[in-house]
Amino acid sequence: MVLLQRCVFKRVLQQFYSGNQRHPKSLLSAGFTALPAGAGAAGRRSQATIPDIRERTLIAVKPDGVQRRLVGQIMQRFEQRGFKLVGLKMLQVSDDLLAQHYCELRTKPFYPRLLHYMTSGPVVVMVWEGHKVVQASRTMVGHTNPAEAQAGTVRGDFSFHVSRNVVHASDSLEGAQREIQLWFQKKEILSWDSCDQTFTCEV
Ligand code: DAT
Ligand code: MG
Repeated sequence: MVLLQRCVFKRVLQQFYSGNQRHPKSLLSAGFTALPAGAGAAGRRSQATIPDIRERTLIAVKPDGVQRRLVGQIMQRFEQRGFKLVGLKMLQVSDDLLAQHYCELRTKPFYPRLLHYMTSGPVVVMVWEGHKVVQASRTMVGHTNPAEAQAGTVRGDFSFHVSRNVVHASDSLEGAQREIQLWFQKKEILSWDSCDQTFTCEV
């Protein structure tokens, strides 16, 4: 009987720490969890002291960025920073998806042109994971209007007009959660342990 209980407990733990699709929804949603990547770490530190390394954000290279062959350079910046890629795909966006994505802007005068531009060609959309990745990504991407974006940011380095600003980045934790669920199915996001984790943050 004790052996059976142990087996059941072990199975529950395995499911808890394995693939995304097996996680309870609360542990999945946009990854706002403080879980360590490996089960072993759980015994070493209390959850309260573990940094929030599983925060996630949505980054998209817009049609102008894809057309101008900037995908690789943009991805490199996030890899170089130490963030972890957990979702990636290229797609021709539908009007319906874009309308949901930009629902807060639908009353803006530039909205029809924004939809036309965003559906003019493929986009590459990604989910990046890491400590404070939402805030850090916004800084890396730069001001919405490239004319005001700092050099060194993606928009500051690769664009000059607000109507063609190359890249999208979620602007808040709630926004990231909403956008990730909008653009990706759960099975398209992979939780994986990066071998350099102990060198990029203390867990
Ligand atoms: P961000 O993309 O920095 O989050 P946002 O959410 O305010 O900025 O706007 C979404 C996109 O809409 C933005 O990346 C480019 C476009 N946009 C914003 N303001 C615009 C304007 N005044 N004219 C044309 N396009 C604009
Ligand atoms: Mg925005």
